[in-house]
Amino acid sequence: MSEFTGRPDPSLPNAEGAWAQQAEANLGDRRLREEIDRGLTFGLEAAPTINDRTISTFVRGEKPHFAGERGTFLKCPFIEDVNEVDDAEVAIFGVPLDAGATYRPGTRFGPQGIRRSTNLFGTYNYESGVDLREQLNMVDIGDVFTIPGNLEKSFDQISQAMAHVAQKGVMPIVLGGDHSIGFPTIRGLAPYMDGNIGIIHFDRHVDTQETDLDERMHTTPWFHATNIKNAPATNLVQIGIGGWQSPREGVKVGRDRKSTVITVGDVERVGIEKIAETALEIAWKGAKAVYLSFDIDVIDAGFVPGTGWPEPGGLLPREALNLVKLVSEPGLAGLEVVECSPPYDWAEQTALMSSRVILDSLAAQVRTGKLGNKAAKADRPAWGP
Ligand SMILES: [Mn+2]
Repeated sequence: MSEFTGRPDPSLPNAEGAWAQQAEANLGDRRLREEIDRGLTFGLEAAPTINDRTISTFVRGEKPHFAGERGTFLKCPFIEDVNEVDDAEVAIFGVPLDAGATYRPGTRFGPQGIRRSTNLFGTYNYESGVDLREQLNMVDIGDVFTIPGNLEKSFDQISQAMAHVAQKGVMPIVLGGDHSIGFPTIRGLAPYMDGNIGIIHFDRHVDTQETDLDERMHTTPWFHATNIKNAPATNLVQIGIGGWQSPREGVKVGRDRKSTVITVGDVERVGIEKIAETALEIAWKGAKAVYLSFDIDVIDAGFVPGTGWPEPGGLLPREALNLVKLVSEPGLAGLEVVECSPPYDWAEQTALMSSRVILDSLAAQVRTGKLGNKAAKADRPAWGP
């Protein structure tokens, strides 16, 4: 083997291969180490179960490749140092994860698909008379560093991220991700609630069984979330349930734990106002806060093709958005939109609908004065009062 000269040695049959093998050693890694240091400072150290301590809780560098795109939700300001998130009133973050999907994958691209779809929207909404740029101190703090192929480690990262935002008194808005994240988001949030937390859950599926395919999957979040002491199943309201994909073991759990199931037929028969009123009554009963978990597949599959378990016969977009508005009006502790799978999407329909759920919920809360009350103090690009 010849010495490394900076030039391929033509006497070797693998001249280029041999040269490149040596050349890599001369490249150095100063900028990578800086990037990792910055990631650990601005994105927090990872959950204790993560062995590789160069990994952060929030993505701040190159990896993982499916996460961390810097285009923000609605082009709102980005906060690089998540330690400074307490300067905001609302923090958006992505949870790129599809390891919990039991059929179609692709929700690891959900956060970037949803963010990109918001390029279509302005910050002003006509019917609600709200301009988020002027009225809401909202920031995007990037994506959680999930671990592909390991749900439990990903759950630990998600709970840690959620807890970080919640403990700063900031309202989290989560861009999923498959629905398995409903458990770790509640697990991160619940300890910071001053009492019980109710859950309003939009979905075609109950998602209440203990395991699926031997693991906690996207069919199981509410079994585990309602095991958390201050997130009782009696405060869980599930709207839009029905069809051919609600496993019987999950139905049994809901019956035993006395959660409330409302079908699409119920919505049609009773009307949106009465259903929203009922849902709020149950979710808020003896609770200090309510969390909204919105599975985009609750909307008829014809409008949202890009999702993990499409189920025909769901809510119409108009019904769903009106319900979201009504249940958001009294204020939310947080909101997640899950199961948007851009690889299965067509013309960004599903991503656009996912964005609308978030935007309409925020507008409703600004309009009722539940949001829009906290001005930025730090010297940074900011929205809001
Ligand atoms: Mn679902």
